[in-house]
Amino acid sequence: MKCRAFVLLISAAGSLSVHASSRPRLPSASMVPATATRPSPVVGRPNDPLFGTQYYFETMNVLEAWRITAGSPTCLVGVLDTGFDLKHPDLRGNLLPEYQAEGMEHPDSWPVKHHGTAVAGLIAAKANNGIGLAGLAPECRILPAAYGTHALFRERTPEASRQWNILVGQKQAQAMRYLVDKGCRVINCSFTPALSLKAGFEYAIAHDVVVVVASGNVNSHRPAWPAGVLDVLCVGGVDQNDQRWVDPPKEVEVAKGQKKTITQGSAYGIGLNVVAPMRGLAVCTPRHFNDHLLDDQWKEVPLGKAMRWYLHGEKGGTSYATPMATALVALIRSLRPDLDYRQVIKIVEQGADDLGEKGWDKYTGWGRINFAKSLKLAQSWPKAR
Ligand SMILES: [Ca+2]
Ligand SMILES: [Ca+2]
Repeated sequence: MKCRAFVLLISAAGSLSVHASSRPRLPSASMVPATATRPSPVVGRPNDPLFGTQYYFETMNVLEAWRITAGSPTCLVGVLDTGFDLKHPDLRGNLLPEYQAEGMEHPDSWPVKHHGTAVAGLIAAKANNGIGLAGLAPECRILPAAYGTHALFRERTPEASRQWNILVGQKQAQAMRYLVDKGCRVINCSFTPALSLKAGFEYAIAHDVVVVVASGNVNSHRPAWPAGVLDVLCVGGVDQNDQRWVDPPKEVEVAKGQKKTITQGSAYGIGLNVVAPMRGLAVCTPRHFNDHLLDDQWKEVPLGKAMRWYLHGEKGGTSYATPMATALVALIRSLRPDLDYRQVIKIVEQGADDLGEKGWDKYTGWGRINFAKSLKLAQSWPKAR
């Protein structure tokens, strides 16, 4: 079950052969020059050509929030994902060198490089630079950690899936320790975690890091572990109208030669903290993979060749709701580095716009996140003792 959820969230890896490179040397967080929190680089509407598709800026009141802060380069955001395109033009300057998990495959292929690039772009694509998208925390920096893929993932037998789950969780835990040790203040996990990642989560939380996890795409009445078990920020997905995302049932291949009718939707229930938009998004993508993607789910952005670094699709998932909350956490931590992780999570929850039944409810948690409301709360929040 866990495995199937994971497959759905990150999609299937292609044919892979390249092995992990050694870890690059990175500047430590203490080497990043300390600067004051930066207000928005934008006066009025950002000039990024895809900004017109970014409806969620208005939904979540982001431009108003940016009058307070658009983030700080000293607030490092860890993104733990399959892989990243480090050359993406809209991430240039905001994406630090990549950590690659040893013993895993890091091929230059889709979807391994797509998923992390899309997530990173939603958080910190450069704003008002005249290209592509505006990220939600554009003055923050991302430290990307790629866990890659492995032959076990492609085998798709029950035993291989079991082994893959253990392996990838261990690799993710190592990567998470790396992100924590480098000074990340928030870590984005847009995947369904394996139990073997437990040590990584505990390490991050013990070091006062806000860990943001996806509720999962399996429409179940229980969000993905460790929501409700460990002290993480669990994020579900809503559509453009603030309705919980749920698709009509469809038949999919869940294992080699094995099909099943499933319903995809934002997982809900005890442990769900908040929700964020995840439908109808334009996202950053590795340019040279676009040719393989032009199907019924993803369309090339109709803005000419210069826009081939982006895709726009109705389909999304809680993978894309999660980085929205991560970006909000990054802004709060940029503004108030003195607050601890529990206070930051509380500010995200209390600033959310309540949806559905009054107060916390199982489908939308404390509601859909609201950047301006949370940042205003953060401005006056009492200091941590
Ligand atoms: Ca941009
Ligand atoms: Ca509610």
